[in-house]
Amino acid sequence: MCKNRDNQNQPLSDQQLTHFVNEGYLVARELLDVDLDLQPVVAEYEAKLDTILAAWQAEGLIAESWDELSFGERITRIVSETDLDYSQPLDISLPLSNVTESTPFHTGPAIFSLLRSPRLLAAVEQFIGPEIYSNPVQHVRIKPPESALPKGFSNNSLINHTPWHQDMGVIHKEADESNILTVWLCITEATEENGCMVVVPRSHKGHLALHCPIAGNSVTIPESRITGDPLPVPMQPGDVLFMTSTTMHTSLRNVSDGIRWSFDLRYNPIGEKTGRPWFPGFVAQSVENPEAELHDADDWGEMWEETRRYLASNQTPVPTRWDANAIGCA
Ligand SMILES: O=C(O)CCC(=O)C(=O)O
Ligand SMILES: [Fe+2]
Repeated sequence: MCKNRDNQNQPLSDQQLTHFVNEGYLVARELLDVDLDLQPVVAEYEAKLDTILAAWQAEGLIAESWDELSFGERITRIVSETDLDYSQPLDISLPLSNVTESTPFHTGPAIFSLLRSPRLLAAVEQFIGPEIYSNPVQHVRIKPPESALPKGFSNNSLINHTPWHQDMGVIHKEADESNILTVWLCITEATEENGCMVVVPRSHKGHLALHCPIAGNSVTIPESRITGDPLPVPMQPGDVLFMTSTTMHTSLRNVSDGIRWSFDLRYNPIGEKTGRPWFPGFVAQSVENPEAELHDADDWGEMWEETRRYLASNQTPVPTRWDANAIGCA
């Protein structure tokens, strides 16, 4: 499956790798170090939310900034008491359309360190080899309880549940031959109650399924084309879910009273197409050419800023892969 160098640092067993090949997914328990990999990200996001709420308050958009509440409670207040969008300012990517010079996003040192976590990259290497590119198709999803969302809240999978899809179906065709590995990890525990992931084991072996456009600039695989038995994947902070780009997956609804907070990241071998050519990825690890690695979070942030400047004055090439009128789409 991958070009293994003589590397002693291989956190995943052969049995786990075989499971991934056969089933299309793998949950690696306790792969990350909660204190080293996740806690700094939590602190960074708490500080970022402070800044966002203080700015909204200063602009008169909110009367109070709920300083005494926890991160999750503040997120929940935002959706239940305002129509302000917290998801884009906290996301680690730009949106697919309507980018302006002031579209907010987040690129801090803690999340950059997580993208380059040696614990994570050691495992990623076992799937795709030692030449590792951080694919820019990446998101944070901080999902409040659905009961707090306004009625008729449009589908936005950064905020509410994610419809059935294969990741290959939501990126540009140019990357169909790329070996893109999806890496999903949670900051809060992910349970069946708060909206954990659901995968269809062995669904990766078929072709790319039909996806149909739905409200909110989104697409979904029609229920009738889900080939297999869906399996919920509850996870704890530190666990990592790996998926292929053709593994069918969705997320459950958050019917708990707390937030469900996750990151989904992707990696591919250096040189392969990413599926969003207008977004900036970077070399996370290269054994052949270590000087190519990016080590500075500021450089990473500047790459996204440059992309934003470009997209603000050039039309975003939104992929039009799926047709609502296709046979099989209602
Ligand atoms: O976290 C979610 O709800 C969806 C994540 C996802 O689709 C992915 O990781 O590819
Ligand atoms: Fe996905």
